This record gives sequence, C-alpha cells and structure tokens, in this order.
Amino acid sequence: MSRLTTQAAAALLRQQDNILILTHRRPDGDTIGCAAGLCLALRQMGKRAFLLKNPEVTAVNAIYVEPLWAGADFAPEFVVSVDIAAKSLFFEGAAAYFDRIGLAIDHHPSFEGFGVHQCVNPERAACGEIVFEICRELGKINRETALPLYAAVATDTGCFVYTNTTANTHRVAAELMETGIDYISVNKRHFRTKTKRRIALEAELLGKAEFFHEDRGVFLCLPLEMMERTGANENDLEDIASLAGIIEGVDCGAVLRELKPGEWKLSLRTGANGRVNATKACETLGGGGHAMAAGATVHGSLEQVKKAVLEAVGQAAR
Ligand SMILES: [Mn+2]
Repeated sequence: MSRLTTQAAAALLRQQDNILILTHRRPDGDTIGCAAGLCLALRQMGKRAFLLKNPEVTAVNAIYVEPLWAGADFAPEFVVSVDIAAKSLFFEGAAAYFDRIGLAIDHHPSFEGFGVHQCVNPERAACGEIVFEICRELGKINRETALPLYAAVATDTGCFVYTNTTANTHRVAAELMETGIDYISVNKRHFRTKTKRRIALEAELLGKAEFFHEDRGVFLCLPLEMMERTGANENDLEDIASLAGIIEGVDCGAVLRELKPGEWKLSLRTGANGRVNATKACETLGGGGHAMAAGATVHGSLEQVKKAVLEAVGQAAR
C-alpha cells in the first residue's frame, strides 16, 4: 500500500493497459465525471480503458458514461476506483474487484485505505480536481476529457457554492472551461433544470420539515410511500441532500431517505460554523464522509432512526 502524488499516479497509469475504472454506488456527478474523464484521457494515450457498468447511474449523468461501459469480453489488467471511500460503496457487480484495486483515487477524509496504491487528497472539494491533475500529467486535456471533469467539479460543489469550494476548484474549472467545452449546457442541465416530480417532491419535503436544536437543525424525511405517491424515481433525487441547507438559520440538515422498508439513508449537511461535525455524527452511526457532508445507513422505524440521528448529532455538536 503506498500513497502517491498525482504525478506518481500518472506515472503508474502510464505503465498500465487494459484498465477498468470503478464508480461508487448511487453514483453522483463526481464519480461519473472522474471515471469518464480518466477513461478518455487514457484512450487518448492509446490505451484500452473502460468503465464497469454501474446499473444505478441516473439519466442526467448517463450521457457521460454510456459509450464507455466495458463489454462482457473485456479482461482488465489494472483496476482503478474513483471517488469511492469505502468497501460498502462498491455496487454489487463491482464488489468482485475490491481486492484487485491497483489505484484508488479519492478525496474523502473517511477513505478506508484499500488498493495497492492510493492517490488521496481530502483537501480537494471534488475528486474531479485530483483526476484533473492526473489527466494533465498524462497529456494535454482536450475538450472531450474536459467536459466530464468539469461536470465532476461543478456537481460536487453545487456549482461552486458549497463550503468545500476553494480557489483550486475555480482554477481547475477555469482550465477546463478554456478547452472550449459547453459548460453553459452542463450547468443548465445539472443546476437550473428540475422535473415536475422533483418540484412536487421538494414542496412536500419542505412542507413537512421537522426542526430541532432551536430551528438550527432540520429533518427532511423521504419515506418509500412519498416516493410512490409523487411518482419520483432516482433521477429526481440528484443532490436532494443539499435541500435542507437553503433554509435560513439551518446549520445541520438531515435528509432521511428510505431505501427499502426499515432501511434509511442519512445524508447530513452541516454549516461552515463548525457547530456540528457531520463525519463525527455519521461515524457514530457506522458511516462517514466530510466534516460538512457525510452519510450513514440507519435501520429501524422512522421514529427510531430520527432518535438515533438526534443522539449522534448531539454528540458531534459543540
Ligand atoms: Mn466526490
């Protein structure tokens, strides 16, 4: 196991061929954009590279990766994971590759430390910033490679407004924009377009918001029944966790989504004031993430789950 700089990671990739790239469970724009960008950069060098088909990819992200899925006949010699922090985030078809990861690229402080080599920098807002550096080492980044990398960086920062955004994020975005990509369409698609179902869902979630910690904390709860009633699907839920953060005065937003009966996914978003450490709260519940954005899976009835989350959040608050 060795920790690599982005230069060393690029040097390692240069020695490889027949490369398979893995994305995480319930893939977001960052993992998808990183995988697509890296795959295209490797192909530009004449290598064979593919992505392992992630069955959970949403429509808004599928356009970046659909032409890059590996066929059944592809025999990978080197496996790379992007934006995957933990073994539990490998989707079913990817789990078989867990012990074969040659290079793990990630930016989560909770990264579990798998893979022969690792290129991890928790100071980066998006894994896309790290992959950008690696791709730049591999050669000139063209428009094709730049587009998914821009989507990665933009989506993981909520279009450069989340508290994780840094000057480096903007520098990376600027360099990617200078390749001539249509970033206007990317931003319109990811940040200024909502389905009618999504609007209905947000209205209901916000209408039923439950506050705690003297209105500084809020629960937004999404039981399966609400999904069914509004007709919402995975495509309508992109970045739903950030919704709580738009309420004035809230510095601890807990979105609870029922994945299957009695199994809830907690997405915790906390404020820059540091009152609540999201990672600490989620680690108590068996999850992990960043200081201001973390998650965990919690089991029980909604009432039991809210109680457990309140306790964990209380312990992680100052
Ligand atoms: Mn990420």
